[in-house]
Amino acid sequence: MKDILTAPFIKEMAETTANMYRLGWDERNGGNISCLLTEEEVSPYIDLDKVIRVIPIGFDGSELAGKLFVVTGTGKYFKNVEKDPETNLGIIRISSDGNSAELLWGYKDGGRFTSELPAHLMSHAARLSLDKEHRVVMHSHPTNTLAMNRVHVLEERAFTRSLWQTCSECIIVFPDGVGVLPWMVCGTNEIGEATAQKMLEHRLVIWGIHGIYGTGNSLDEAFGLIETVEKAAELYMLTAHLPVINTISDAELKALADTFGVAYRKDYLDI
Ligand code: 2HA
Ligand code: ZN
Repeated sequence: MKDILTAPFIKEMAETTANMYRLGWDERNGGNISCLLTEEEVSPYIDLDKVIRVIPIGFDGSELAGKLFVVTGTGKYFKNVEKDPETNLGIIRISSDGNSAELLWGYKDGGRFTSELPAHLMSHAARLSLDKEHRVVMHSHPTNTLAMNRVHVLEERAFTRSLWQTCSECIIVFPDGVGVLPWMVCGTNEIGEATAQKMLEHRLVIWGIHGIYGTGNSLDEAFGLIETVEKAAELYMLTAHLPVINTISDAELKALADTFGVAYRKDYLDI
């Protein structure tokens, strides 16, 4: 077996969590990431027949039975993943009945997967139903996005428009807009179901006054989506108290989307 600490998927999880920590998005144990892995990717590093522990997941995950994920641990700090991946991450396989997670590697101190596993797994199922290449669900608490949650109406069309208007990149990067959930209790199956419902229309979902979820075919893609929203939210917050003299009009947003050939939410523009 090869040393799993040299596996590209572990190294990339460590790099990504370190980046997110240093950006100030993931204080203490804030944030969590799950990434779908293939047997071909994982089998050079671990014995897929050796289950360390079986951990109930508390909801029906049968849509994802047999699938492998690397998932950040509950209570663990993004700050610490790089120096000790085996304690802060785990590789799990959803059991054939969909009721539990088989731990194949990690959570070395007896830990378990993030408390937000319902939102992660339900979101994976939703995105996979639309895109076979989907792999990543990423949750974070980016500062400016959360600041904007305090002063902007929590409604997805209005919120998306405010982001799109801050800079040209936005409608090109997230033409599907951001879904927005009201404040809800986190860590529950209910917020997981509500998130997955939004994921059928958006790759980004804001949890009101809590944080954001981004998804994608790679860690880079999910990270890049959140990073672009956070940049736009920073621009919004830098100018929210000032008279706004210039904006990108709806006709200009349409011209951008048409030029770059992105399928944007037409109902989010007044055209
Ligand atoms: O894991 O971010 O939403 C800590 C959180 C919970
Ligand atoms: Zn959170």
